[in-house]
Amino acid sequence: MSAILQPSATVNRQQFYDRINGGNCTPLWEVLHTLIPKEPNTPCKPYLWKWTEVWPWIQEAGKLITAQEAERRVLVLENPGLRGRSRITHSLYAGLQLILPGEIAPTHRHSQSALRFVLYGGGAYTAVNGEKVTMNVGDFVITPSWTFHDHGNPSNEPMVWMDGLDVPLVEYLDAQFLERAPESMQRIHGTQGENFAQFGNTMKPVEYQAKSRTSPLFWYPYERTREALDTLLADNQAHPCWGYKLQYTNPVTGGWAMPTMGTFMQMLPTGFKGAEYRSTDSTVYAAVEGRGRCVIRGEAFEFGPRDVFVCPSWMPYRFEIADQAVLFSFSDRPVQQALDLWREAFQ
Ligand code: 1HN
Repeated sequence: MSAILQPSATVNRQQFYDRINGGNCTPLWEVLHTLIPKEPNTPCKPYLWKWTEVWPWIQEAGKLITAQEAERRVLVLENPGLRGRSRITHSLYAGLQLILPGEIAPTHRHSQSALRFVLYGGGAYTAVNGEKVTMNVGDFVITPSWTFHDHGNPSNEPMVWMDGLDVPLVEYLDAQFLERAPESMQRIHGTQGENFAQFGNTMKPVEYQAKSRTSPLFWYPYERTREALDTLLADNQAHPCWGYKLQYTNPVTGGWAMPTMGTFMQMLPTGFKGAEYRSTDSTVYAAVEGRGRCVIRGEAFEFGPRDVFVCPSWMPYRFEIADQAVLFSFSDRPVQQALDLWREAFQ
């Protein structure tokens, strides 16, 4: 028997495909290699959003719609490889939210987990489960899945934060729920700072029993994070790839702050020339301080304060730092690790 197919075989195959197509069947062998590539083949592209470009658009949005009318006045950061799909990476959503002095954003809750990372302004609050948290630049705040939350800005300046949500992940799993509260502002109970007093000091109330994987602490002030990084910088050797890097934790379990999104803060000293790094978790970075460039698969992205950029899954990237930089970042690493999928590589 000859192993070489007759030309008629291609025609026969196509006719076969057409026939089974009518019954919603299709041959695996035509798609196998795109379905299971040798390495990640993400549609996510490296990209950087410059604050100086987006800030005028954010201000313009402030004149076009109120936070109340919009429910959330946000410019979605859409990855150029994923336009029209409201996502910054394949699995994660990010946007820049503006809240003007005197405005409120009404109460709702959803099954998606959210993070806020403050980029501009100070004194606005988010209320989570009836407790107000006042936010300032560099603060990291979480809104756990299915907790009521509303925002307000009693300060006299505009405030902008980056929202990070697991929207695409939850959509993929068809597990979305949303509920709007009857009252636009939550009734506030307890004293301000109660949550931080309970969980923000490496202690917890004796009667506390964890009800979910998400951190019971929802405010991680920049002041503390910055102080920790400063101390590390003074006494320790920088890692060749990531300098000095800490991850935010659930203080009670030691695990991630949220089950679906890993969050980090790192400091990179002036003159730092990092080694190449890659990992399977596409990562969103937001610069807090400093200046430098991130070279992603050979392409340089210059960043300064409040710029946001994306390093896609498995693309090698490295840092070159001109002025001591502090970078916040988040990714789906907890999900990948829980499923034994996460990989990283560096020399
Ligand atoms: C949301 O609830 C907020 O609460 C921000 O501030 C952005 C994007 C998609 C879905 C829900 C917020 C959001 C969001």
